[in-house]
Amino acid sequence: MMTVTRGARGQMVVAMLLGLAGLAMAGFMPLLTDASLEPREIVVVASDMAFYVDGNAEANPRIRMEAGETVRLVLWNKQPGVVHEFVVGAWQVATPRLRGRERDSLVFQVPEAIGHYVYECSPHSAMMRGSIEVVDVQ
Ligand SMILES: [Cu+2]
Repeated sequence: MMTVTRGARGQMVVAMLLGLAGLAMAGFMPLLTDASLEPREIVVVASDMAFYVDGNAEANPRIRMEAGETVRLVLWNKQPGVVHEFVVGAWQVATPRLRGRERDSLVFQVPEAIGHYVYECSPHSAMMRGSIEVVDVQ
């Protein structure tokens, strides 16, 4: 009898733990949803008259963005004395012009229209110019 009772209690404890786990997961779901709405940060360094993205060595690389995603673009000017900016004319997106060794950022939502868009630094568009590829998240 005692063994059976203990067994029943054990099952109740397991059921309670599963219930708590379920509540915990339900509680975490909004957190996960909020996290997915956090802007994705893209760090663009302006150096040696070119853009470098997220620490990669390729100059003026194609930058991939997802349609509708929110991006925080950080422009970091590592070329003091030369004015740089990051502009996507088609979207009317532009950082402030940075003169010194400084950085600034802007948050924007990528338009839904997939395709390729030019990014550039207006004063140096001959050398500082690349393409943003907007892809469908599906
Ligand atoms: Cu520039």
